[in-house]
Parts: sequence; C-alpha cells; structure tokens
Amino acid sequence: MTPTERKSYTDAVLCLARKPPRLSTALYPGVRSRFDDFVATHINYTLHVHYSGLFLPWHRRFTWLWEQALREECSYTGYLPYWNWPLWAHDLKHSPLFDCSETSLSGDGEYNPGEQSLSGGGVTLPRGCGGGCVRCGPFKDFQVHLGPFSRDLTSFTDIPSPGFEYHPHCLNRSLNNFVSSNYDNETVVSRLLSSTDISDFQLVLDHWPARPDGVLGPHGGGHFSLGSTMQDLFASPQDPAFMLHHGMIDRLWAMWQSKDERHRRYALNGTATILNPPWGKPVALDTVMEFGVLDQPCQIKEVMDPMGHGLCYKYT
Ligand SMILES: [Cu+2]
Repeated sequence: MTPTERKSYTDAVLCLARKPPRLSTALYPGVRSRFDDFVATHINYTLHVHYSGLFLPWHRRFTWLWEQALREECSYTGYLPYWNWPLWAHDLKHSPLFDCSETSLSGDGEYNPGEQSLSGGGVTLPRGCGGGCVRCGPFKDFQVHLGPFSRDLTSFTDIPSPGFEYHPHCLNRSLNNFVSSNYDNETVVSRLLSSTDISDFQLVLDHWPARPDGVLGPHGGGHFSLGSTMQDLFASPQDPAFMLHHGMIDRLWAMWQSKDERHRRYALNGTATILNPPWGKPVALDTVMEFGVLDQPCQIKEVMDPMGHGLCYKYT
C-alpha cells in the first residue's frame, strides 16, 4: 500500500471508532462505538469460532464485514490490508506496519518493567519490548472498552468475566521479535501452504510443529507477538492489527484452497465448538454461522470461495 492508502485505512478505522454502535449500550455496557460492535460480536462467538471447524469460514466473513463497514459507513475506498508476517518477522518495530509513523498502525507500547515472560505447555515466550500503552502514531492514546479476559482456555464453557462490561483502558502493545521470528517466518508460511489436507492446514496454523501442548502456530504467533490487547482470545479485535492478521490468514487459506479446487475448495474439518470436544457437532457446508448485529446468518458454503456469493475479492 502507498503511504496515502495506509493513512486512508487508519482514518477509516478511527472513523468507525467514533460512530455510534448498533448494539444497545444498556445491554452491552462496554460497547461504545461501531468499532465495538465488531469486538462484542467476536466475544459473543469466541467459544465457537476458535480452534474449531468454524475458525476459517467465520473469520473470512467477519473481516469481509469489517471491510464493508469501512466502505459503507466511513467512505473508505480501499481494501482490507493484510499483514505479510515474514517480511518483518525479525524486526517488527521497523516494519511499516509498526514503526509508529503516521502511516503505520502505531507501534510498540511504552516500556512496562512489570511485563512478565509467558510460560505454558513446555514453552517460554520471553517478554516483548514494550508492555504499556501506545503513545504514538494514528492510535496514540486509543481507548478500548472491553476485556481483558483470562488467557486460560479450559476453565470456562460460557463467556467469562468481564463479559460485556465497560472497562476503558489503553491499547497495549509489546512487540516481540522472538515470537514473530519463530512462529511467523517464511518457513512456517511455506509449510502452511504445503499442507496436504484441511486438518493438516489447521494443525499447522494453530499448533506447529504438531504437539498436544498448544505450541503456537502462525495464528497464535501473530497474536502473541504484539502485546496483551492482541493476545486476548475474546477481545483481540480491539487491536487495530487484528483485521490485518486475519487478512493474512484468510489470504493463505484462499491461496491454499485455489491450488487444488477439487479437494480443497469445500474442505472442512472440526466442530462448531472450541477445541473440538468429542460431543461437538461437526461442521458441514450447510452449517449456519451467526454475526449478531453485523449481518444475517449465513451458511458456511457461502464463504468457501472469496469470489462467490457476493464476497467478490481476491488476493494478489
Ligand atoms: Cu477470532
């Protein structure tokens, strides 16, 4: 993107953050803007659309709806950008995305001496470079309203506290080259694109190399390389980088699908429940996905082709 195109994108995002929400603030106290409608919708469906058969199709439509809102409600004339991870995986803060210039998505947060390294499942992720509030670039002093949620995936079966409560706080970033260079590099992307079937693709995306302990794949890697706002499984769309991260995931899925139309275009695997428990209902092409106030429900088969059913986009 040219610098002008980048600026028009962040201007449109800031515009959505100033527009009134469609969700009721009485029912969803933390929803204060149109931007927050997207965050709350993501929170609402989190326990269905992650680590499950709904992950790829649901986020495809979610990012498309975001692009539509930017265009229809904020006069954006460009496209949803994607974050091409390997280009800057070794040096996030000098990336045009995160250098904190006026044409970036802002950059690192202020240094927070209290930020800890993260351990779990046999891996330790060293702390990032920031850990505090973002104080420069287009999202300088940006206020988010929802979360934070606990990182523990296994301790709940319903939307946990703080739910949709109003908790104004700053956008937190902590750029982490260790995470991005290990989990979002060229080798990982090539491995993802050479996946043999959809379950292999999903495994590489979320756990690579394949381990039951939840080692990060490039999906988690992108989330964990940016800081605590982006690490939040429920409320991560509050980091303006979220949609670009998912743009890249969608791009790689689309590229992978188009390499073998017959076997991959409509390939699905998994259930409609997080972590695919044995009792989860397997997804199928006629499984209905919901988007709350963002859109009518639609069937999975309507999003399997980015050029079909009114989506009408492609990646170059
Ligand atoms: Cu998500």
